[in-house]
Amino acid sequence: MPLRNRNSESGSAATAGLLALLIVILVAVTVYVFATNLYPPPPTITEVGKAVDHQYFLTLCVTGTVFILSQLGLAYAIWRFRDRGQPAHFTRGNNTLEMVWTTATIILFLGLGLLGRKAWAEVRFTPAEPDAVRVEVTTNQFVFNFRYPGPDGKFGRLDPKQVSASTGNPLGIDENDPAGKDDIVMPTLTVPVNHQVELLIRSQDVIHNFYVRELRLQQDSVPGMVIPIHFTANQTGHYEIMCTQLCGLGHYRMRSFLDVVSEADYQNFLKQQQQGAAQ
Ligand SMILES: [Cu+2]
Repeated sequence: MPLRNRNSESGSAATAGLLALLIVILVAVTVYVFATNLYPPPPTITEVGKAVDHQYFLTLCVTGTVFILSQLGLAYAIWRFRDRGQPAHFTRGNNTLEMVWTTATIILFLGLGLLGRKAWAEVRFTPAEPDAVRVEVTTNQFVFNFRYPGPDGKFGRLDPKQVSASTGNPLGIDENDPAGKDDIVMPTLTVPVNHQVELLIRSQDVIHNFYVRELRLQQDSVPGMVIPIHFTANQTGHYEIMCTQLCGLGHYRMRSFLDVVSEADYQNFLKQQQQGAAQ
């Protein structure tokens, strides 16, 4: 096989230059999208939401800086070390550099985690206020059901054998438990504004998720567990609830709505539902 003349097919700056330029353009477009806030999230309606947004911003600053520096470094290396017909150079790497960027990554990740811990813990690890509105959220393929305890303030016992969506008992409320007689089950969630709400999240089949963007709240529902979270919405409105776990073929249509209403409207809603149940 004849030896090729390396110099005749190397040394083209065009390929390396084009690739480096593409990377620089990619970085510029990405920075533009984030810096101009091209796709802003809907404004939050909770105090905790502000802490979550602040945490997102911090994370974006840190990961954005790393992204910009590493991509520009890559573009530089592609250009600087392009093929000029020189012999390949073997390197075993640089232990000091490896140590530095591994340690820096650990510190950044742990630091961001520790900073975000407060907002996370406030929603999940502190008990709800005693006068919080309690609503049980049950997920199944592919619907949400919301249960209110009714005037007695007690949820009726659940009996899996009595689960029967077609006869109007999707949750399997035990017929023999008097506490369950006044329970209200709704396909959407209605809560009062400026009043703490505690959700007790459960699942009947697979792992689903309860997510409302405006609450900045996202929680998996896990079969066999009741997961409590709480929030206080400070603005009335109609918001979308969605399942963010890929839970099956109908996942794309698994959604519901959250209505945040005034305290008076909330009492009216409860009264109407109770009358409906009594009829
Ligand atoms: Cu789901």
